[in-house]
Amino acid sequence: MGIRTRRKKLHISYLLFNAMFNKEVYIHRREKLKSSVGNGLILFLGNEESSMSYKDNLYPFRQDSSFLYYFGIDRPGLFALIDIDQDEETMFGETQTEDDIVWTGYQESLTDISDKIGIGKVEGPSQLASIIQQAQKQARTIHYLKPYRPEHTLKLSALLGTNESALLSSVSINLVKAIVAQRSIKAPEELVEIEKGVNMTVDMQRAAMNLAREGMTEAMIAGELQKIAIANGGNLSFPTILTVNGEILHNHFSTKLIKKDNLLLCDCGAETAMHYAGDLTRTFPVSGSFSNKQREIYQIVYDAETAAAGILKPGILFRDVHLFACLKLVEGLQQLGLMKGNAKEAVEAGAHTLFFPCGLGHMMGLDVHDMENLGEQYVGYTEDLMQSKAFGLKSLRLGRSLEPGFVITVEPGIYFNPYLMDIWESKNKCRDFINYDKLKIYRDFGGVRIEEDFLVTEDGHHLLGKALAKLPEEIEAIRSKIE
Ligand SMILES: [Mn+2]
Repeated sequence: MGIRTRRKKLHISYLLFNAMFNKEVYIHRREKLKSSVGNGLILFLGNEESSMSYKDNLYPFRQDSSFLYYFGIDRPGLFALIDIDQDEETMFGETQTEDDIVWTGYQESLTDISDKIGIGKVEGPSQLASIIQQAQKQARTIHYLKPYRPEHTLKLSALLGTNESALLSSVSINLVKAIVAQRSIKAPEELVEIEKGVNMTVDMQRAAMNLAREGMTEAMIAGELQKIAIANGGNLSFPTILTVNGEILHNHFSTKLIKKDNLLLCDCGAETAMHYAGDLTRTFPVSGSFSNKQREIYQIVYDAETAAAGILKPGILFRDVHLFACLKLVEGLQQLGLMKGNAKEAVEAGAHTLFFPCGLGHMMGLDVHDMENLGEQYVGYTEDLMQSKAFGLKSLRLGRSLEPGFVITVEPGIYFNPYLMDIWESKNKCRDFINYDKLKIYRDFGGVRIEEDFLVTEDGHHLLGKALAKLPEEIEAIRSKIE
């Protein structure tokens, strides 16, 4: 190595590190996409920076997941265009200015980083408009996804010279289906990343179980969990749910003090540096052991979660796994005298949705609810199996038949929501199946959820991540050490 090159190398220190797979991974993914979409152009919009309270005060940047999947470049303000007919791929983005380098540090050039994903052509963003106009003149199809950020709606409208409603009605369903088919089946290199994300999440769950003490706030524990995700090079895969009010499905955390007789529900997840997610839930007593009442409800959820996970295999409808878990919850609640009548009929009538108003699980990958921006109907259902509009089932994000390579969560729960209990009772809803009088002593119980992450394999399923206490005795063994 000559002195000149050596000196040049010394001057370059990239401040921003972009974790990526090998070049071939991205080339292969795009080849597959091109062959399934068939013809035309595919336009991808990377995400933008987003301001919190003034322009330069930014939310943490999060790249769009489909952009990450096909291009892997984790920086804002990019467009990518795939011309299927001419077999040409171009990355569009700004070159760093002197000011950018002063304020945010020297960045690997877009040309160099694009080369790492097998894209040799890089242009400034202003070139894109004329290429799009040219394609439109030739009446060529331009495939794009439905925007979920307002700035993308504006950018796409301007680029395509159309208004918002015309823009949304021309979203490429062909492209959506091709991406869903590809991203649903996790490749070995993705499974390595997902397992890392789940293991980081296990560390967060263990920390919560070891840290939580009477008199602390929910926020004190939630803060420690985020620290673990960041310290491992990633971040949260969604805002932590850590609450003594587990009956509220997406209650995050507050400065409320936790009390000795509370149950603490912790639903949290980390994503890796490459943005693959983990998502786990445990519910544990603040005191050293579950009360009888708490243990009874916990055991029902434990049994439903274990039974539902046990039947995961290729070919089974996840909707049927969900309904099987619902049946197990009803059978357990009947043994406690909270429900009555024929258990199957209770599930058919939706009586269980008073306690379990949501779905059993979802796909997980680059998004914690994987690909949800592409539309739940396309991700979780098929033309023969439409998503239900009924209370409970409408929140089931995944219904379709499982395939080897799917990564999914299983997360049943029992939630005693006083608001829902009052409304249902006043309407006499499902009175044949619900014992409203007995239910009154559970008004301030809270909620229990247990969640694990699974890979669907050729002959069944595989639990992802290292071991985490789940049996009541295992949880008590940890909690009883708390002073
Ligand atoms: Mn989940």
